Amino acid sequence: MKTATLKLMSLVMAAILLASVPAAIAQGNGIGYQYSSGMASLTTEKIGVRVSAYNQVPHFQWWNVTSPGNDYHVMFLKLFEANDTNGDGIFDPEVDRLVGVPFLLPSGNWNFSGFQTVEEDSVVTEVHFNFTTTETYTFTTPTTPTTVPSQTPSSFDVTIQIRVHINTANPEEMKFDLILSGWVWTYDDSILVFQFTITESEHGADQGVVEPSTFAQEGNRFQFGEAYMEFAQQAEAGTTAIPVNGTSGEGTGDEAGTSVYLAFGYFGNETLEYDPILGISSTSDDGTDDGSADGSDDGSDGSIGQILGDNQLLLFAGGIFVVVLVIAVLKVKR
Ligand SMILES: [Ca+2]
Repeated sequence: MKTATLKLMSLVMAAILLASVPAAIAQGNGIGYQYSSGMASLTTEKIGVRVSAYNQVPHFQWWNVTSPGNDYHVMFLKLFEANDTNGDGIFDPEVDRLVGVPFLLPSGNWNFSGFQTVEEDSVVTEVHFNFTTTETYTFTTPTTPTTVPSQTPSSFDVTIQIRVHINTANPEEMKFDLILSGWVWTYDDSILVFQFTITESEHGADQGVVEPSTFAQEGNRFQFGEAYMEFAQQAEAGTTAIPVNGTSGEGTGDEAGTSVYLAFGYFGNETLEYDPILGISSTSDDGTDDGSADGSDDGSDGSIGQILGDNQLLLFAGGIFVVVLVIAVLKVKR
């Protein structure tokens, strides 16, 4: 082979290597996000999420970005103490009894704060923010028990913070931490129950209106349509791990949708920290676990726009340009 040809080939190889570097560093697309008062929307390459507390209780709405079907809605409505009458650590709406009226989560007074993003190579890879409220819970007993221990205060302030996290490392899901402080227990053998509702709507509707078309609990995961809500089986309260049990059923009131109940064991006057996950299930047909249909493990569907993302496509085009330039220069020299 002529020296000029070898030189040309090595230069071309170097240019190709150079061009492929950016694609290897930046994996997948970043997070798109928008924030206005009381509402944030976030999009990864797999999930779209809208988080709001404007004129409604904490409300998470999410959908499959790659092929939007229905939207799924989780609302955090109430929390209440209950006598675990059958002692299984689970809230059974038909057997266990509420202690006092439920604490209704406020529809106003949520304060959004701490909006943070993490970037890698100009791509947003993480978004975090909080919303917080403090409300006074007034203890009333329309239901059993009719006698309440005398040391139970008639009212107390409850603070709830919800910390939202979305990360391109897990583009199919959104994590949120629930931080609760100020709860005053009536009995130390009760459970504290968080009630959520799960509904479905057409894509883009503001509210979920109907029960999910399918609903099943598998271990610590509620699966509905192509979405899921996963709950950890432990929460933190100070240095103690508290058992968490989930179940689902009818609402305690006339709430729409399917109710999910997460029951926490007694944690005294500690601050409770808990982190459920909402997500879109992989609908992979090719045996890989990335949810893509092309058999590769890059999470893409095999089209060049999906593999590279917009920024990387530009860089890749730049790489091709370099190669063409090198060939042109060598041709002139010969
Ligand atoms: Ca029970």
